[in-house]
Amino acid sequence: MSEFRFSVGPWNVHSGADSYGPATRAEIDMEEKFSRFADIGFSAVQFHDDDAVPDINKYSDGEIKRLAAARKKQLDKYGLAAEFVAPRLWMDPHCVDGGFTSRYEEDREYAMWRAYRSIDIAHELGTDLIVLWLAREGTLCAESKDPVWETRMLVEAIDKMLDYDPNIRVAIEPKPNEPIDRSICGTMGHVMAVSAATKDPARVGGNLESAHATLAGLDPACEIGFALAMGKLFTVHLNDQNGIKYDQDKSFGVENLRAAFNQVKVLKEHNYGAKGEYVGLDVKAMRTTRDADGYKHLENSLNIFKALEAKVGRWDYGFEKQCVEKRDYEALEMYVLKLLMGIA
Ligand code: XLS
Ligand code: MG
Repeated sequence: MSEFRFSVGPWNVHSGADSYGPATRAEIDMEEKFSRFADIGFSAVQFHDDDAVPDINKYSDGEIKRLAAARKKQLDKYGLAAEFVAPRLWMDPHCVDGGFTSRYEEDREYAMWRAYRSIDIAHELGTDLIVLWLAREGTLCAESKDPVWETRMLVEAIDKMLDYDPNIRVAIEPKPNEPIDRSICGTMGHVMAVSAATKDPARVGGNLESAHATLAGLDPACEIGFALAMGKLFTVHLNDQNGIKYDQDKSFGVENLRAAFNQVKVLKEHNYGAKGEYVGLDVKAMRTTRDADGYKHLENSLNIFKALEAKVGRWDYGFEKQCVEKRDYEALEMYVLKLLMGIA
């Protein structure tokens, strides 16, 4: 039995289409996903604003609230909570050159409209958490935006969100690249600095995604620890990544088992979840996966997490202390590997 509660987003169950080929699986209805998420053992669902209210541009602010309230009723049927709402600022034509940091004022205003609607939707879904994955906040052409100006525009946008609602919290999800070439907020360090620059730093924290840390050449457990040390790890997106290339959103632990172990260890040792935080997944099935197996990557990720949680529970702190006193890290490392190989 896990000490943690888990969340997942509907985009984690997808048709398999990628930039190089069409769908390989049928689309699945949102309510069917909710039903399967509950069956698998998730407690909450993550949303983009237009997951909760599809075709969001078509509606007035009042209609958006009513449609979000209907989505909440759907969640309630399956005993699921909403973890967060994230404005999807990377698909609409207004966001072609970024949202908060677009050089065009009407695009920045559109991005703020989506951010405010995400807050309205969060209210209706019963969550106070907004996630900002800053997909296109950066440059494709380095000289197209001044990095000082961009960074200040990001802080200004978050301040406007904090003013719009005195109760919401904002979790920035850092990523160093893709789809953008030069991101303005690529690591948890950047997130903490942006948080400190806002008008209410206690309400601005981070969402650490394992694969994004790897893409930045950093260790996910260290990025998690950095945010925990600041008291600002509002959520996580656990998954895995095979080296520095395109974002793979692989099942948790399947590529880097020891790195996954250390993510679970730092979360467990620092009572992550005690303030209601969820362990969020952000994983995608392989394009080769058949329809019948379309949820296996979620089940695998949860099972790997729980197996590693049990290994953390067996950690021999006395042996660790001995190794540290003797500075025998070779012995400590061998112990870790034996534990993970099941021969300790
Ligand atoms: C993409 C991001 C995305 C966010 C949610 O790389 O991880 O999935 O987490 O918008
Ligand atoms: Mg993510």
